[in-house]
Amino acid sequence: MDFKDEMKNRIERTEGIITRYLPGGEGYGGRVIEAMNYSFMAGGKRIRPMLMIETHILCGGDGRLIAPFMAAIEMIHTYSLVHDDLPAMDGDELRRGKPSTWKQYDEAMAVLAGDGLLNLASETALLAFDLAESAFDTTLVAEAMKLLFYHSGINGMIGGQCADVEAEKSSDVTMEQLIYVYKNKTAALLRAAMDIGALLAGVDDETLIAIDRAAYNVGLAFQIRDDVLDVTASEEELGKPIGSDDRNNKTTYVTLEGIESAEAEVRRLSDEALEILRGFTARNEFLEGLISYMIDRKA
Ligand code: GRG
Repeated sequence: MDFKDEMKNRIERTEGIITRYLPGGEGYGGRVIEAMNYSFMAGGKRIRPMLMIETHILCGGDGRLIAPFMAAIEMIHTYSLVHDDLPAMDGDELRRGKPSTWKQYDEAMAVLAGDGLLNLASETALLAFDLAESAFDTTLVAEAMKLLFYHSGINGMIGGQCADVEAEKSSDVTMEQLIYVYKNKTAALLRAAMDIGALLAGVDDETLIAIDRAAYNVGLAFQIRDDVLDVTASEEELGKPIGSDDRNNKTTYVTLEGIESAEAEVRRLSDEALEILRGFTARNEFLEGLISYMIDRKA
């Protein structure tokens, strides 16, 4: 089976796990539940839950605690996109080739759907405590909760988004500022995904540090690749308008260093990440393929 078919299978399998945690419900609060489901089911690549489970497998985990965290991280990722598309942020009308949540519903409902997904992420991750079979398991779940909410909060994704919004007002963004944005806005959640996968497998500190280093590189490379795609991809491929960085006068790795240098940095970071992962006694070829796909992706 080639990688594309394998990826399709894995996405289906991942969706089978994470959609179990989606909310149902009608009545006066039903519309926000509909908007949450709409955004969650709009066709994402499910990269974060897949990175989590595949890292877990690489580290010898048996999967007993991981399902709620796979769903929770995708909920956090989805809420960040719903809010990022709002007129108060990027004002994007398309996401994954479909109307973004605020276009499909309205702004108030998109704010609430994002809030609802973030809240549901914590409720869902907490369900992992019910799966714990020992005091050790309970500690692992508590540590995984810390990682998830640290990396998605003010010292991670939200902090990075804040720096990004501030940087948009400035015409002299430095490379240091830009790396801060990428490290937090994008890489932090990918680090949470891979670190939680490793942690729940019960790895030692040294292994966790190695996984985190690889995840950081993957995160940075993924974002720089996103900058390149904004210039080189077509709207059809990307499922959203291209050239938005240029239109918004946004400083990106490409505007600071040029396309060739951006592509070389993507390659350097991803090679280093793959080298770390290949240094493990076990191998997970699908994880390596997934990382290469993320870095070489056309959308
Ligand atoms: C609103 C708190 C808050 C944060 C927003 C994630 C984010 C921060 C903004 C989204 C814009 C953006 C370009 C982020 C960089 C990371 C990235 C390329 C996200 C898209 O992730 P994919 O490709 O998305 O995994 P799919 O659609 O496959 O789920």
